[in-house]
Amino acid sequence: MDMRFQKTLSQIKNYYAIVSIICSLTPILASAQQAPAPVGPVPNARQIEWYHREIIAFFHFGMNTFTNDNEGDGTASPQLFNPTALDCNQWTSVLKRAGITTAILVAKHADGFCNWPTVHTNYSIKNSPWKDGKGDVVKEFTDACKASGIKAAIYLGPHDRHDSRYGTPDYADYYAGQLSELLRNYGPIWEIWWDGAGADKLTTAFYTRWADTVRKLQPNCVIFGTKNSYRFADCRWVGNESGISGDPCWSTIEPSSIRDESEHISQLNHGEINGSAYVPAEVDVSIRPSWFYHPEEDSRVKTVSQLWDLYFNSVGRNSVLLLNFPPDKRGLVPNIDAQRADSLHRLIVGTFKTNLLNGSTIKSLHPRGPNFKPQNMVDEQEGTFYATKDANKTDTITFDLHSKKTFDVIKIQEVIELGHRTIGWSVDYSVDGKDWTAIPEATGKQSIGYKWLVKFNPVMASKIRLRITSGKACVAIHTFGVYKEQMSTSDIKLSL
Ligand code: IPT
Repeated sequence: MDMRFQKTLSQIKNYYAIVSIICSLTPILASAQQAPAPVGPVPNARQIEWYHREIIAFFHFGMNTFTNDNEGDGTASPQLFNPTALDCNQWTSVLKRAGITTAILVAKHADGFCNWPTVHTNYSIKNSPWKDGKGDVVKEFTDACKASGIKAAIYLGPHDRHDSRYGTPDYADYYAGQLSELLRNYGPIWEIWWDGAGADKLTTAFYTRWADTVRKLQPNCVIFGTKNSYRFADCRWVGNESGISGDPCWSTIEPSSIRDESEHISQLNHGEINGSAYVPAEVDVSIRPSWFYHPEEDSRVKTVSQLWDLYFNSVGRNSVLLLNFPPDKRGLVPNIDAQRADSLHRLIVGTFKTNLLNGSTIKSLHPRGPNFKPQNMVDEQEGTFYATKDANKTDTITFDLHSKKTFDVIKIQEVIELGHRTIGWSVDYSVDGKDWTAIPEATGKQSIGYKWLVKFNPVMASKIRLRITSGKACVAIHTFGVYKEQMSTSDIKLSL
C-alpha cells in the first residue's frame, strides 16, 4: 500500500475516533447546557410583565379632591366636581420624566362617584358642571397614556357608599356593567385594582363573575386581588400602606392568607416560602400623607431620600412599587411632587448605570457550563444567567476587581421564570484579597426573586464574594452588581 494512502487512512481513523468520543459525550454536554428545571410555583406571563414595570403610578382624583376628603360618604353633590385645568397629558409628562411606564387611575372610589359618563348611575361627572357634563376623565387619561406610550390601568372601587345596591345581587350586575364599559371602550387596560377596603360584604361569588368579565374582555389584564378576590389575584397587597415589603419577601403565599388578610398581615408582608400560589406584592403608598390631594399637605411631600428608601424597601424587596401622585383641584400634578419623582428617577438611573463588577475576573465553585457562565451575571443581557449544576444548591462566586473600588449598593436578581430557588445568601468583601469581611446588610439574607437591593455605608474592596448558602434547587442568578450611590447636590437640596 502506498505510504501516502496509509497515512490518510490513519488520519481518517483518528478523526472517527475523535468524532465517536464527542458523540458519546454529547448527552452529558447537552444536559450541562440545558437550563435548570423550574422549582415550586412560577409566574404567569402577566406577572413576568408586571415585575418588569418596577414602578407604577397611582392617580387618586375624584370627588374627594373637591371635598378635601379621603373617604367621602357618597352624599357629596356632583356639582362640586369641577377641575379648572385638568390635563392628563401633564400627568403623563410627569411620568415620562420620572421613567414610569404604567399608571392606574381611580375611576370610582368608595364614595361611588364615577369619573366617566357611565350609563349605570347618575352619580357621575355627567351631572357635574365640568365641561357641561360632557367630560370623561377616563377617556382623557387613557388617551394621554396612549399618546405617551404609558400602559393605562383602572381602579374601580368594589366598595360603594353611594349605591344602595351595594352588597346585593343587583350590585354584581351594576359593577359588572361598569367593568364592561371600562374594559370595552378605552383600549387596553393593563391592570384592574380590587381594593379590599370596606369590601367585606363582597363574597367570592361576586368576584368570580367580575373576574370572568375581566378575562373575557381583556385576557392580559393584571388583577390586584384582595380578601375574597384572592383566587384571581395576580398580585397581592403588602399588608401596609407605608411602602414597606418584608425582609424576606417571597412571591409565593397561601391563597387563604390573602383571603383572611386581617389575621395574615405578616404573611402578606413577607410572603410564604412554601406558599402554594405565586402572588407577589404590589406596594401601594402615596407620595403625600393622604391618597387624595389636600393643600395642607403641600409641605409634606415625601423627600428624595424618603423616596429612595421606599424604592429599596419595595422594588428592592422583590415587589412592585405603586406610587400615588394625587392631582390637585386644578386637575394637575403639583410641581413639587413632579420634581421629587424626577429626582428619584435620576438617582435610580445614575446609581445603577455602572456595575463596578464589570471587567472583573469571576470564579465560581460549581458552574453548570458555558451557556451559564458566571460572567452572565454582569453582562446586562436580559436573556442570560448564571447557573450551577443540578446537584449544587449552594455556591461561592468570587469577583476579583483587580483594583480597589468603593461601593454602597448591591443588586441581585434571580431568574423568576425558574421559581424561588435561593433561600439563603450573603455577601462579603476583601480589601487585601485575602481576609473577608461580612456586609451586615447583606448577610443571612433569604429571598431574592425578581430584584433585591441593599444599601449601606460605603466600603472599599478589591474582591467581593457572593455566597449562596441554601437553596431549594440549583442556583440560577440573573444579575449581581455593586454600585456607588449617585445623589446629586440639587437632589440633596430637594431632600431638605
Ligand atoms: C386595605 C385593604 O384591607 C386591603 O385589602 C387593600 O386593599 C389595601 O387597603 C390597599 O391599600 S384597607 C387600608 C385602610 C389599610
